[in-house]
Amino acid sequence: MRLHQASDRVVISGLGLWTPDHVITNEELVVALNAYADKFNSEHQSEIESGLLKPVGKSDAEFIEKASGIKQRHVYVKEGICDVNRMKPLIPERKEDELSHQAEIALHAARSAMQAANKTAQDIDAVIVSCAYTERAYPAIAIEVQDALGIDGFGFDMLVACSAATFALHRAWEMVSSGSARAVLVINPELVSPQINYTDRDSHFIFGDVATAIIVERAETATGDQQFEILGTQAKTLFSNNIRSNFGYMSRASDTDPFGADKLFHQEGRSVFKEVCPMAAEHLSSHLALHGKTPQDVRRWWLHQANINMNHLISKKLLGRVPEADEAPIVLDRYANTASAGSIIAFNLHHKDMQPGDIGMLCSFGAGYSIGSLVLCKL
Ligand code: CO8
Repeated sequence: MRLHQASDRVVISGLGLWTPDHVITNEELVVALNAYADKFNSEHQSEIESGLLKPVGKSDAEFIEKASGIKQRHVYVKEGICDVNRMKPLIPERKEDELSHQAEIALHAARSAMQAANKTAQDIDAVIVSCAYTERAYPAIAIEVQDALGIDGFGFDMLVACSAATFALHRAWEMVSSGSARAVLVINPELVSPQINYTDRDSHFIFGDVATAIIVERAETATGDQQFEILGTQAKTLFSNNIRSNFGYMSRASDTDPFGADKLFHQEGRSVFKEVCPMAAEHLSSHLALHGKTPQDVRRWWLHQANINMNHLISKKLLGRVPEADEAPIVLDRYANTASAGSIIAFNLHHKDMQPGDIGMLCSFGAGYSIGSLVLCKL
């Protein structure tokens, strides 16, 4: 147990990214879903004709790219996803004394963030694993990661769907500011492919797997090559059923299928689009105003990566124009929506050219609804 110094200046001093080796293109997903639809619809022809069952709708690669901007996604395990007799990844269960899948991908990202920030386990007091799903309730994935890295301190898991990363950075900033930790390791191991309904054309293309990590510490101790001061963070939530996953332990007591369609990710995508875009634009401009800044003062927008048309609409509301690729980099063409990690991937891949004094805005929005943002200044 230690007493740490409170700090007025808190920085992001290292970023880590782990990208799975396996890629699935839109075309591959569409071929699989359409073959599944033919099979299902012919096997259930009479139930479909009598109205007892709905036919499985077919997908279209052109629609996917135009509606979302997504061209492909990386996945932790590809086997099984495009198998018409399975339509979900095949990931063997690990024994209790083995490293869990999610801790493994978290560690890849964590180690690269620690290296970028020049930090060892001895420099870090807290680990936050924050993402859309954790693979078990307890012990926390964060404590497993903490143990694997040899960090003497504390760890906990947080779930805030797409805003998990920005909300965790908010917590890390508070912890370092108050002196309850010298440095915090925030990790977003987004292992979402097991929760995707690959038989549903509305959502089968949306997500990919990835892991990101960030070191947050006092400016006085930071030695990383690339440092960004956190000028402020803001969070907002507003209840909505439009993005939902009912997966959870209550299925056992309600005698419902724990893996039924409503237990997987599902959404009213059009409503989300219409409701979240104005909220996000308003949130971002209000946050900047708190720091005496306008959208024109922002050198780079690391926006949430759910849909390219959403990002264009939000940017147009803020800037009055579609931003240059360099101003608001897009990574979802390659990664798809990676839940909370999307804006962190954009940050990771597009920050080294920024000049001292440049302002960057990191932002997420999604299920909850939830919106999180950080105003950052390159040191
Ligand atoms: N192929 C062909 N046609 C299709 C397909 C497809 N794959 N999908 C839908 N269609 C059809 C629809 O059925 C519809 O047909 P009809 O008019 O006959 O009903 C037509 O195309 C138009 O459909 P939409 O109106 O739904 O199309 P949109 O232009 O709205 O595009 C999108 C759909 C891409 C989903 C879009 O609405 C969108 O991106 N919205 C924003 C959603 C969003 O950002 N959600 C955030 C979710 S992420 C989050 O919060 C984190 C959750 C945790 C993550 C964990 C994951 C496992």
